[in-house]
Amino acid sequence: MTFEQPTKDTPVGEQSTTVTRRSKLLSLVLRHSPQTIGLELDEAGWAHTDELLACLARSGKAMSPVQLQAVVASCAKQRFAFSEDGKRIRANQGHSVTIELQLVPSTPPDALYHGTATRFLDAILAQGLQRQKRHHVHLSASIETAGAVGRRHGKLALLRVDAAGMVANGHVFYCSDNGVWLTDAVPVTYLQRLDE
Ligand code: HQG
Repeated sequence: MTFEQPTKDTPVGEQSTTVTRRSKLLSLVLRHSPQTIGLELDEAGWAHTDELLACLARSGKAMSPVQLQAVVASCAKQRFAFSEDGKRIRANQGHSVTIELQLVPSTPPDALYHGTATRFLDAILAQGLQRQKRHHVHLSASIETAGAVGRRHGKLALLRVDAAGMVANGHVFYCSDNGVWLTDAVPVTYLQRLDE
């Protein structure tokens, strides 16, 4: 689809809370619950952009093409991406619905980091990191990012992941389009607590 150019009525300068609300709505329908608005994702998680806008409108959550484009462009974490022709849109990662993101295995930095809450530590240090409701365990190349991810859950606990050791033992890693490192699970032996 062709997007309009921003005009004085577009989201430029719009309340960031409005953009955040729209971003959360997109996360809901593109990652977790497309059926909420009667949307269908293909096997790689793509929705037709026109169909997404139509489903949103039918569900009383109308968004204009320009507003949608603004949400995608303004997201520092690049949660969403348009296909090159703009006709399709998907979430880059973080899904709970079953889709195949067609991620290509790649070699991570030797160390990766995971931020979590202290209340999860006993379970993590017994079972390793598990993907929970997501498709993969999410890891960061930077301690700062891991810290921000962990603080979402409560009192921060930081873990270092021996990614080089995992690769040497045949574990596969993927990097999402927005730079999040993904793997199926991290056994305890590759984990080291950083913030004690
Ligand atoms: C914990 C955000 C008990 C795990 C972020 C985490 C990220 C265990 C929680 C992305 C466990 C799952 C993902 C075990 C792991 N026992 N707890 N064995 N193994 N956990 O939200 O990594 O804003 O599903 O430590 O930026 O926090 O969505 O995963 O605390 O990239 O774009 O179970 O979500 O991105 O929580 O965050 P989550 P996460 P978005």
